[in-house]
Amino acid sequence: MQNRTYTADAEPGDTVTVAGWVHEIRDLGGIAFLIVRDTTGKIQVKFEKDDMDEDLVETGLGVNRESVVEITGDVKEEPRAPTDVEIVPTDVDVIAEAEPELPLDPSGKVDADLSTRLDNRTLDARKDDVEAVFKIRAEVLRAVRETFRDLGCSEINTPKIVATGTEGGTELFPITYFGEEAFMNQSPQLFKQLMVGSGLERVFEIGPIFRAEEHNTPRHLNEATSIDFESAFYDHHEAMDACEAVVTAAYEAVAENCGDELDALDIDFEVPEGDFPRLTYEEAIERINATGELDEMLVWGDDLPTEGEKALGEDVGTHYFITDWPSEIKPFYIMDQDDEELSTGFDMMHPRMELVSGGQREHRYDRLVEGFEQQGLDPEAFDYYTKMFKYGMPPHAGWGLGGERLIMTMLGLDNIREAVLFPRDRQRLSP
Ligand code: AMO
Repeated sequence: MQNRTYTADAEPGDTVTVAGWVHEIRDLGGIAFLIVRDTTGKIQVKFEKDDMDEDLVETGLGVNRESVVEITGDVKEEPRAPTDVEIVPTDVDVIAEAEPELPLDPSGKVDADLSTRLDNRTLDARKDDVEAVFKIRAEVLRAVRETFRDLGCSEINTPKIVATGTEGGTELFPITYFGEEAFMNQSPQLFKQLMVGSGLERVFEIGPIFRAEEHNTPRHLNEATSIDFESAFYDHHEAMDACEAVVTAAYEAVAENCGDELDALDIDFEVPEGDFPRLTYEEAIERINATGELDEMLVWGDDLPTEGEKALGEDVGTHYFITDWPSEIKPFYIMDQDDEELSTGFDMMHPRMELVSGGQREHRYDRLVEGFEQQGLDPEAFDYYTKMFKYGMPPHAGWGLGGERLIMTMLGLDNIREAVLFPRDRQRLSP
């Protein structure tokens, strides 16, 4: 739209045309205010009924809330107005009238349940706090891309329709691909590994992953955004350094560039400081056992249950890594240490939950094929992947970070669905 002025840019003395939604109409009798909202904020439009054209007043004050309007007028200083300025209109156009009954209240005065909100996300994301989450999400992705670029990575895009899964068979979504069985990809794992053996060497991808999680939980989605990193000639320690750099940069960018959004969310926001502690798996289970929070003591080889992660997170109190996991509970592509009981796999945790899994990868062909067999997978089905390990595959390491979990924990959201516009879960396939 030509000649449009954002509400935040309207200065006293200007004649402007603003465009946006009718946030509120306050009729005080002889005088009435219409509040127009756009992506930069809100502005008050003043109607002095006796001094103004009757049609103009009727159009301006007869419009339903949330209708789209275009208002032309003079901007005046007005200390009593919420933003210290107001528009005295000369022209009011109703561009798209909203129905009088709305499925939810975008002013936020009346609460709606999450399901109603998700069914009406357009209206929901007119609320300052909801809009703030998605502006912050966009800023996080921008900062993450920039940090990857500083680390010398190339951004890649890999297929989401695949012939085989990598992260456990029960979580696969099967589809039909021209009469053949195929799956929605659970992780770009194998593809990003294939690319560290190419001339690119260091890569990242931000894209969807699909997991047929059986249960609805506040921190699982059936379609999530994975932030994946992989580098040739890196070991797991270097991969952890890169992980820490990316997560810290995301927080720093939000602190620096999202002041208004953080105000709208009204949260305590702290950038994680210093190095993330690196605990071994053994230390982790000892510390969990020592909290006394679990009914049964954890023993070597157990995966960490959700309550265990929570108890440890409260104990540690910051982002941290868990390293030196037992080889037997890490996937086939993770390399063992010299002591083969121990893997190079690691997780990076927020006090509330796991954000990242990663590790150094097995790049030796024979060992890799053995790993498939041990995990009950048919190496033949993965021939497209394993055969590239016969033609010069460098040692390499990497990780995958859950994008929505990063936003959820960063902003203290109760439910992961708050961090994704149109979540996919057991009940939700549209919108
Ligand atoms: P993993 O399966 O641990 O590892 O996934 C990595 C991270 O992705 C996020 N995540 C999810 N977030 C929301 N809903 C889900 N259903 C979901 N599943 C996973 C989590 C998790 O920590 N290939 C390895 C990564 C690697 O080694 O590079 C992998 O996929 O935050």
